[in-house]
Formats: sequence, structure tokens, C-alpha cells
Amino acid sequence: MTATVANPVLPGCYPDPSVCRVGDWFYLVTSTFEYLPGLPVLRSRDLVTWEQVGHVVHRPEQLGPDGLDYAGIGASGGLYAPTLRHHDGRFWLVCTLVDRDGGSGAGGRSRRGHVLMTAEDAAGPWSAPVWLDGDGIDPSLVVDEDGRWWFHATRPVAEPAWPGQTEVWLRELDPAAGRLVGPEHVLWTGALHGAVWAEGPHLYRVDGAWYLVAAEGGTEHQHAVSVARADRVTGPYTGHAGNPVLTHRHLGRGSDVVGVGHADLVEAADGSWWAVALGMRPYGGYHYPLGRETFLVPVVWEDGWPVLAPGVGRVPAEVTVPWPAAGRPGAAQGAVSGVVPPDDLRWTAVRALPAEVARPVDDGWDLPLRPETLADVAAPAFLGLRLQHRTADLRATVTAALADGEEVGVALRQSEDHHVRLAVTRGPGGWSAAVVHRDGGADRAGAAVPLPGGPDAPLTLVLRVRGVDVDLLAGAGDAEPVVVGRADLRTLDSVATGGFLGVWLGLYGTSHGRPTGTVARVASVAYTPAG
Ligand code: 6LW
Repeated sequence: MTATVANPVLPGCYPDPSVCRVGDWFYLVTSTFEYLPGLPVLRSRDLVTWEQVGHVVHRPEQLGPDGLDYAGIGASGGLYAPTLRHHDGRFWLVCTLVDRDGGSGAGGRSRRGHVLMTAEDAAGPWSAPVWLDGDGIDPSLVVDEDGRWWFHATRPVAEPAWPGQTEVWLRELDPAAGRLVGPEHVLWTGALHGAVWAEGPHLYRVDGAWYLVAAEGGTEHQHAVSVARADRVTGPYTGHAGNPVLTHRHLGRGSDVVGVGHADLVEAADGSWWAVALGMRPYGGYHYPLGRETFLVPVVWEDGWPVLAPGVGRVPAEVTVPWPAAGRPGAAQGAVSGVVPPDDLRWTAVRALPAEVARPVDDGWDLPLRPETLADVAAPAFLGLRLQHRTADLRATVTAALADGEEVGVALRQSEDHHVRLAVTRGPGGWSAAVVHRDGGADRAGAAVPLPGGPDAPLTLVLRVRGVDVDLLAGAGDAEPVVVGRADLRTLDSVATGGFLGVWLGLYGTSHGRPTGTVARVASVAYTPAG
């Protein structure tokens, strides 16, 4: 019996995947940037069906000034590139809290940099973050044959021989003390002379040799996976003659998958090897509104080196595993449709936990409006879900006794400076809706459309996503929602805006800076892939 899965295994914004195995289970984490809860944890017995069991950053105690402080972290900053490993009966996770500019938080701001968190159960609770000194991003961990722990990450070279040159560096970790000890070793600056951003490093010990798998070329079109080998963990590392071992950069912009890189390897219980890697699927031209997604790739070993996607040399559209499926595809795989209850692990808020900005009520939420808007680097009243399909509807039913100057609505979000919102307000003449595009930091409002219905009439708000075209619809009471305006996802993806994220769909409420006691009652929100 075998089972087959379509790539990507996690559609939508699930970048920088890291995977490990504990007995019969595989566990996987991905980056979440400014969204919380942070770092979704998924598990699978078959690599084919994945179930989300929790998040690494899920408790208020992990946040705030002494912990992971999201205050002031702009869009596409936040938690980058986690690595998940399991040793001594615990899960160990390292990742980096980053400012959008990649800065290290000088000048009295809260701490930025690498953190270590642990848990006995991957579902949590996860520990408070322990800060580890050291520069750069993309940390990883490996334990050697003597039980010594080695932390590795990437950082810019102090005196680069070419622009964008980075180096993978290594130091021993004392896991009990939670600090790096001993001398530093520089392992690698990429397979190619002139390669930018050797990053996403992971070390493995296989059959007595050390392997370094790292990305290079940057996480966009030129992304690639390379591998190097050494006799000792500290090096010297020699690159494989076949590098890069996986890339789609030579396939051109018309390729159905681009930007493949940032791979992590795992050995299954039967001795077979697999990689997870990120990639993007462009549509509507060279745009990828779904963001960087997680793909599964088979691996074999030949002559002491890993071969990724043997015989094919690229991320396959489907992957067959040599065992039966042990579960069902989960919500994070885009396989669950309809009302998304508040306890669904897909809910995220910006720079705050969902429970800090909203209260679960039956199938929906009480969403107290906040003075902050989606344009502020703050924690607005926003609850969102990743867009995971080219064709999907988000439909929300909302009641709200709005005061003057207040609005509720649904939004397509990339960042503070790039989002589109369907904004509903209430004036003396009744409900009115308008689509507002925030593009490069400036608002452009479409015509206001009056919505018939009394002040208590529930609002129906819809984002109808059809490829890169989105209709934004609103209705009050029993009236069918009408199209208030349109958006083009090609203005909202990271190709257009920069940054690292896919598009989020969400609901929000704001009083535009004024104190407010208004609470929007969101009776339900449904995310329905169509077609
Ligand atoms: C990730 C790094 C990268 O840490 O993007 O450009 C960062 N490369 O590997 C965010 O996903």
C-alpha cells in the first residue's frame, strides 16, 4: 500500500519548513513573522496527511518586554525560520525574532535575536524563550555522536568578498545553561562564488559523515539548495560537485513552481529519506499571492551524497510514499471547508494572540473595536486566515452598533502599507460600504455604496477570490450582498510589495484613533475553497 500527496503539502503561507521525526511521528514547523500565535506545529505519521497540533508561541507569558516583544515589529519582521529537533525526550526549537529591517534592536528597544524554546509535547505548553547570543538568522541545532550540541545560523560576512555574501557559523550550545559556549567556526559561504544569502543551514550526521544543507540565492527566483560534507562537525566542508542539488531557477518564470529552497531533511522509520522545502506557485503572471508554501520531496543517497527528487530534479507535482495514509488531510492542508470555529488553530492576529483581541462566542467572536487601524504597526482588532487556494470565499456575518467614525469590515492583508479593506460605516442615512486600497502607505477609497437595512441588521461581508481577482461584497439584513468594489491580488503579493508573506483574509474593526467601547459580534466566519 502506498499513499500519494499533491504538492504543496501545506498550501498558503507556510515558509521555511523544518521537520523532525520522533518514533512513528513527523513534526513540522514554519515561520509566522508578525502573526500570532507563532510557529504552527504540525504532525504526521505518513508525510502525506498533516494535522496541526498547536503553536510554539501560544502563551501570553512568552510575549512582552522580557520575552518575544512584537511591539514595533513591522510586517514581514517577527519570527523567522525555526528549526525543530527532538532529543532527550524534549522538543527543541530555535528561531530568530527579527525587525523588518533585519536590525538587532539597538537603542533601548526590546531584545531581538535567536531564541530557544522547549516542550515535552509538541502541542505545548512550550517554554519561555531563552535568548542565545549570536548574530544573524536561520538558526539550527544538531547533536553529535558524543552528545554535544551544535548551534548554527547564518549572518552577513564582516568583510564580504561579494555583495550579499553570508556565512554559516557554528558554536557549541550548552543546552542546560541555555547559552553558546566555546569558539566559533565559520563553515560555509555558499556553493557558488558570488552566491547571495547562504542561509537556512541544517547539519546532519549520516553514516559517520557531516552534511550541511543550506539555501542560497535568496528566497525569491534564484533560490537553491546546496549540500556540503565534512568529517568533523566543525569542518572543513567541501561542496558537492553536483550543487545546487535542487533549484527551479533555471526553469524560468513560467515554471509552475518557483523559488524552491530552504530544505530540511528527515529519515523515516523505514530508512527512506525526505525533504521539505519552500516554493511558490505563480499565477496571473509572475505573482504568488499564496506566498511561500511547503513542498515534500523524495531523497535518496548515492555515493555518499543526497539526491533530491531523483530522476526528476525538481519538486514533483505529486509524491508517493511507500506506506498507506495514516490520517486525513487537515485544515492546514487546505482540506477543510466552511465555518472556521474560534478554536481552529488557523486563526491568527497581528502582534497579539487572537484571545487578546477577541473573545470566542459560539461559532464566532466578539471583536472589540480598537483605536488602532490596519495601517498601524500595532495590534489592531484583526483576526485572519491564510489564503490557501486560488479560488475561495471568505464570508462573515457581523452585527455592530457603530459610532461615528468607526468601521468594521473584511480585509486582504499583506502589510500595514499594502492591504485592501471592505469598510462598513454607519451614518445618519444608514449603513454604507466602500473598498479602500492601501497601496504603498496611501489610502485610495472607492465610491461608498449604501446598504439598505436598519441599525440592527446583521451585515454579510464577503471576499470572493477568483484567481488574482477579488470581489468584495456587502449586504445588510436579508438583502443579497452586492459587489462594492474589486481588488487585484497582484498588487498585494510579495512580488509587488516586497516582504515574505502570502495574503491573509480577515475581519477587523477600528475606531480610527478614538477611544471606543464598541464590540462587533462576528456570528460566524466561513472559508470555502470553491471549484
Ligand atoms: C528566512 C530566510 C530567508 O529566514 O527569508 O531570504 C527569511 N531568506 O531563509 C524569512 O522567511
